[in-house]
Amino acid sequence: MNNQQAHGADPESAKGEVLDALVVGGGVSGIYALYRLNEQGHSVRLVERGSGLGGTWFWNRYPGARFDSDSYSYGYFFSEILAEEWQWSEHYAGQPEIERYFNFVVDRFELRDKVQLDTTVVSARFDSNNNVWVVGYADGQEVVTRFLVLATGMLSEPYIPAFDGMDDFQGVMVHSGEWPAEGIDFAGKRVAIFGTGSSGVQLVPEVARDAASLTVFQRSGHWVTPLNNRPFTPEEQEEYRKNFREVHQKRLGHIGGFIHEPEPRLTFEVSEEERLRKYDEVYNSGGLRILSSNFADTLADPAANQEFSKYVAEKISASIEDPDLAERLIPNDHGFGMHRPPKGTSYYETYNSDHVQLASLKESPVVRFTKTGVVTTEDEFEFDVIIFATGFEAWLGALKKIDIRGMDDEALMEAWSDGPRTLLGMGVPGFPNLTFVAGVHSVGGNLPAFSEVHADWASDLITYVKRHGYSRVEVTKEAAREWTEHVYETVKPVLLAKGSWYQRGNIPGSDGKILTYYGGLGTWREWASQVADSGYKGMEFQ
Ligand code: N01
Repeated sequence: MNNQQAHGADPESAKGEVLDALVVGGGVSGIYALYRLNEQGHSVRLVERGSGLGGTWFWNRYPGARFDSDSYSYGYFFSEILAEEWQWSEHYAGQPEIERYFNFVVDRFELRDKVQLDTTVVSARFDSNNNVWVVGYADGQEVVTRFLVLATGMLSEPYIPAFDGMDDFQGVMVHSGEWPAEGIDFAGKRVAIFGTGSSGVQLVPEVARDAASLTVFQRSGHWVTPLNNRPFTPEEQEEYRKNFREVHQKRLGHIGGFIHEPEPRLTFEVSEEERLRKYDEVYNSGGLRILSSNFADTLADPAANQEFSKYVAEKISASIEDPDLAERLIPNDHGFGMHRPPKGTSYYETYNSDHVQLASLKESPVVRFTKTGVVTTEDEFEFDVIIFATGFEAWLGALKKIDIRGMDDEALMEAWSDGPRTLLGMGVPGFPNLTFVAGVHSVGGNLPAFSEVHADWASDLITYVKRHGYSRVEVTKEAAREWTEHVYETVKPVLLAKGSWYQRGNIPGSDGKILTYYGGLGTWREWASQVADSGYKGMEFQ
C-alpha cells in the first residue's frame, strides 16, 4: 500500500469546499455509492474510520473469515471489467482475497483519490438555512456537504457482553470484528471462544489447529451445515464471464439478491423420498442454498421447519463421536434458519479432539472473569486468550456513534426512539438530504446486490434534486409510516428466533423492533421505482 492509499486524500482540501455528497463508510455499500455518485458527476468523497477499505471485510480478519455466499455472486455487477479482470480463487473466498477485491475495485475505477481513510465521523448537523450537512470528524475538522450518504454498515459495531470482572483479565481479549492486523499466535495457548454464530463457527477449527486447548462457551446451539468450499476453477470463471449479465439479472430477480434457484414446492406436498432427495441436495450444495433453495415453507410453516431441523440434527449427531456432546450441540431453542444459519468447515468434527471442550452457558453460566480466566457456576478456567464472537449491534450500533441532528436539532436516535421509521430505508422525515445505502428497512439478503440498487436510487435522487434546481428533499411522515408498516407486515409470515439480530434480539433490553426488510429485492425495486417515476411521491422538495 502506498502512502496515498494508506492515508487517503488530504483532509485540508475539504476546507471551504461544499461537496454534493459525503459517503460515510468504506465497505461494500459505501464503495459502490462512491462509484455511482462519481460516475453521475457529483462531487463526492468517501470517509472511512479504518486504515483500509472493505468495511466488514477489513475488520473481520479473524482466522477462517470467509464468504458463505458464492464469491462471484457476492461482488459488484456494474461493469463487465469486474468479471474480465478479477478471478476468484475459491467458491467461498477468504477475507484477505475479499479485501483485495474491494481495493481492486477502488483502484481499477480510479476512486482512490476520493477516499479519506482513518477518518471517524462523530457528528452531522443539518443546517436548514443553507440546506447542507455540517459533518464533524473525530479530529475536530468539519466538512460541508449537500447530501449525507450513510453507508455505515449492517454489522459494523461489535457487541461484547458485560461480564463481572472483565477488566481484571490479564490475558488477550479480542472481538472477532476487531481483529488485530498482525494476527494472534495461538500456538501453545489456552484459548476461549464465546459465541457460536457464523463468526464463532468459522473460528473454532482454525483456533483449535494451533491452540494447546480450546474451550467454546456456547449459550445456544446453532444449526451449522457444511460450507463445502472448493477452488473456483478457470473453467468456472470462464463460464461466469460468459454469463455475467444473466447472473446479474438472476440476482436482481431473486428475493434475497442471491443466484440460487428458489424451490416453489412445499415440504409435505412431495413424497418422503423426494423430500429427502431435496434435503440432501441443498445440504450438500454448500453455502446458503440450504435456505434459499429449500422448500418454500421451510421458514414459514413450523411443521416444515421441524422436519428439516430433524434432518440436520441427524447430520450433526453423525459428526460427533460422543452422543451426549452431540445432544448439547444440537439447537433446542429454535428451528433451522430462525437465526441466520452459520456455515462451517469441520465445525462439529473439531469437538472430537481431546483438547477442545464445550462449556454450556445455559447449564453453567459465567459468574465472573478473573485475572487468569473465567469462573462459571460449576468450573474455573484459565486462559491466555479470550475471543468474543458475540456479534454486533446491527445497523443502529454504528449510527449511534454519530450525533446526527436533523430539523430543529432533533437527534436521529430520538426520532427513532420507538423504532426506525423510514421510506424504503432510504430517507427519514425530519432529516432532509440524508440517505442510506444498505441501511435499516432496506436490506435482507445478499448485501452487494441490495447496495447497488440502493446507491443507484440515491444517486438518481441527488441528480433529480440538482437538475430541478432544488436544494432540499425530505421524506414525508406519511410515506415513512406507510413503508414502515409494510416492513412490519413482511416479517409476519417469517419464523424468527427471538434473539435474532434482525430485530435487535441479541442486544439485552432491546425493544425487538424490526430492522430488516423481508419483502425481497423485487418488491423493494418496484416500490422504489414507483416513488421515483411519480416524481418522488412521498418526498417534498424545496
Ligand atoms: O454473531 P451472532 P456473529 N453470553 O450474533 C453469543 C454475518 N457473518 O458475529 O445464540 C454468551 O450470529 C450468541 O449466543 P445466542 C452473518 O450475517 C457472516 O457470529 O444468542 N454468549 C451467539 O452464539 C451473521 O449472522 C459470515 O445464545 C453470547 C453469538 O454470541 C452475523 O454476521 C461470517 C452472549 C453471536 O452470534 C453475525 O455473526 C461471520 C452472552 N451475553 C459473520 N451474547 C460469513 O460467513 C451473545 N452471545 C459470510
